[in-house]
Amino acid sequence: MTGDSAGTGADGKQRQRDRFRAEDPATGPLTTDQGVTVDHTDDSLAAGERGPTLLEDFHFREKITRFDHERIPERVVHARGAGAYGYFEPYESCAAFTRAAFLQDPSVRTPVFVRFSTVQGPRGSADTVRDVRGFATKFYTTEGNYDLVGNNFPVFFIQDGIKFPDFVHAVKPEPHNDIPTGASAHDTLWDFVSLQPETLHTIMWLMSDRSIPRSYRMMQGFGVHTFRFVAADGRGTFVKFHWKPKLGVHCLTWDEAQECQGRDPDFNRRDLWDAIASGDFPEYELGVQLVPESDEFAFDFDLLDPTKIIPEEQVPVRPIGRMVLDRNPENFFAETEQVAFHTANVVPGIDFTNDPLLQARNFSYLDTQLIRLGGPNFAQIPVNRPLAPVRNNQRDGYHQGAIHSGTNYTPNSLGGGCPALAGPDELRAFTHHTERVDGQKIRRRSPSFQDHYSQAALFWNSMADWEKQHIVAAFRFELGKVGAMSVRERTVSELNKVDHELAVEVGTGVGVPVPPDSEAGSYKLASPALSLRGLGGDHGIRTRQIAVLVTDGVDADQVVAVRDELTSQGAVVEALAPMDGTVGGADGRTYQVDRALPTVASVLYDAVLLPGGPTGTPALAHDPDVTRFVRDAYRHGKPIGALGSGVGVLGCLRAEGLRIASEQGNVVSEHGVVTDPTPGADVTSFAHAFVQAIAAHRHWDRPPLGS
Ligand code: HDE
Repeated sequence: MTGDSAGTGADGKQRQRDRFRAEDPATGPLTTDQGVTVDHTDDSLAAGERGPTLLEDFHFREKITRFDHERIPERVVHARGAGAYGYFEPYESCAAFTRAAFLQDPSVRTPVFVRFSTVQGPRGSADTVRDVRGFATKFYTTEGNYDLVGNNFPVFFIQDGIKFPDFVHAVKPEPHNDIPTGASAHDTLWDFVSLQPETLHTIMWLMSDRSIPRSYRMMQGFGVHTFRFVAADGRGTFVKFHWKPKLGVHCLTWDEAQECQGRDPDFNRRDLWDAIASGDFPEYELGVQLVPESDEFAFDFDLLDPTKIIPEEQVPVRPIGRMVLDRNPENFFAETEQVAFHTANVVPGIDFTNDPLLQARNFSYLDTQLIRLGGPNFAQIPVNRPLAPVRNNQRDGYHQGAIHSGTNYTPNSLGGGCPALAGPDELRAFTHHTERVDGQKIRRRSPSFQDHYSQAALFWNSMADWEKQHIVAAFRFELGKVGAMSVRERTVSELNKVDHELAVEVGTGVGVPVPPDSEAGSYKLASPALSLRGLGGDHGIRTRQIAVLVTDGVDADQVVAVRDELTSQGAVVEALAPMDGTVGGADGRTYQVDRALPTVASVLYDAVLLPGGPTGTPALAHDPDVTRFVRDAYRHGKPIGALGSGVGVLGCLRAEGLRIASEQGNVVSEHGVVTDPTPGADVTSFAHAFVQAIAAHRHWDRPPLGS
């Protein structure tokens, strides 16, 4: 490939992309792929108006052939994804740990492309499934591409990559009937899990709310493996990578996630796209946990074991930079589908460790991309193209897009010895970290990889009560879908080795005996940093989606006042009414409706507001769409605000046990239900309380309906 550096800086990638843009269709008439102008594309060339199509119709043949070949194989895992461009900038120089050029200068922005994904489901599956999420970042650095191919969990299901095909076969749809799509609740996964205790720690994450993110913008990312930073003097430091979303970590409830799959299967993809399109650029902080090489054996687990975290209380996460995603791709196929990440795409200053999962990945990604992207030249595809110049003797193959000249071997004299090799003092050259390795050639897991229960218990012990309840409910759902009782039983007996209470809760739910407490694990340690309790971000309401349910007769001044307060703090407010178009306010004016209620559902919003009105809004209480909207918002722990006669609309839930404590003239905020029934009341203190309730995201302490 010829070097095509478009310069550096945050817009370097954009300038490079501009050079590969297809011909602007506005510049002239339709042509064939050969550039021949076409004046008719609706009828094929035939022998007579009612006669057979002629083979010589090259335009017809080309058009159909191109269509026939539009699809490429989807990724064997992580098939469904959504991507975005942006930039990364370090907060300060990291020269003390790494010589990676993009981590040296806070004034230098490095372009990035990020792809978020689910793992199990095919390309067309729903977004809000219970699954791990991929979080893969390509940094187009001045020293070549660096890919941080992470997930939203800090651990993985297996310790050695040789088990990856087994694990993926087990979690994927079952081979005889291709069921289930985008789900892990089936016999083969749990059979594997129950026989492979190293999965348990990651299974705890999978059963927690972390596996159903509210948004890709509200999700952490982790490099999972221990990597190595290498400083200019050759000194190595172990490093774990963390992405922390500025908006905090927020999740869906399982019930909500399931309804989203029908209401909007593209929920997470759309959310990312809409936020970027409207200028609410997602932002993540990159943090590192650093461990000096001298401390390699200072932990009670092996740093090379990808089923273990380093608790943040033990080694704090040090923020080193931030990433902003500020541009949507222009073409899903060209960019999001064709992007190729690879753990072995590293730059000087970042190196591997002997983590056997990482070593396997370093083989797998290039291997799978050779077939998925049809040959070895996929680094020439615009989204994959480095900004750093490329000069080498790699040649030919399918889809070679560059015209090379000169010699194609090293050493040569006929080509002037070009390209020359970097000299020993060339700082830009990648040199593998020197590490002493010796041992028996052996196929055996290290004894330091044998503990599979203590960190599963660490996770469980760290959860808030409501998080534990969600985990138990998830296990009951998943195992409850497993037909083989022997698999349920074996899984519960494994859970008992993590925690007896967990095993009892799950076992009784799925109807299998629980082994005695005497056989249970007794791990006491907790890591508060693992609970969602402390991960709320900046506790603001930026980009939260608020539904305001309106109808004719609404107190529009009140709505406008609350809306202005919410939007001034960055929330997105939509007016929903039984019918599209406009509603007439109590003041006699008309107001625009954003969406008709039958086209939406509360699962698509973060909070709901029921404004009052002297004549109108009580009518909403008899609208089944409204009742359902409010009930679901309540059940899913979402903030609900009601003003004036809007409080009466909440009465639709009174029969189900909702108690509204609000008294005339008072703003009452209880479990995220904020009410003020005073007609025409000043909304300032109401808006303040409502904002606080929204900032808390969900209210798990709420009494359930029907109680
Ligand atoms: Fe992957 N993984 N993986 N994986 N992975 C792929 O590469 C693989 C693992 C991750 O948006 C594949 O180009 C093996 C851990 C992400 O394009 C494939 C093992 C983590 C993506 C592959 C793992 C990941 C992939 C499929 C065990 C988190 C999507 C298509 C040794 C740290 C990247 C492709 C994108 C994709 C192999 C385990 C993350 C088959 C063999 C651990 C985010 O090569």
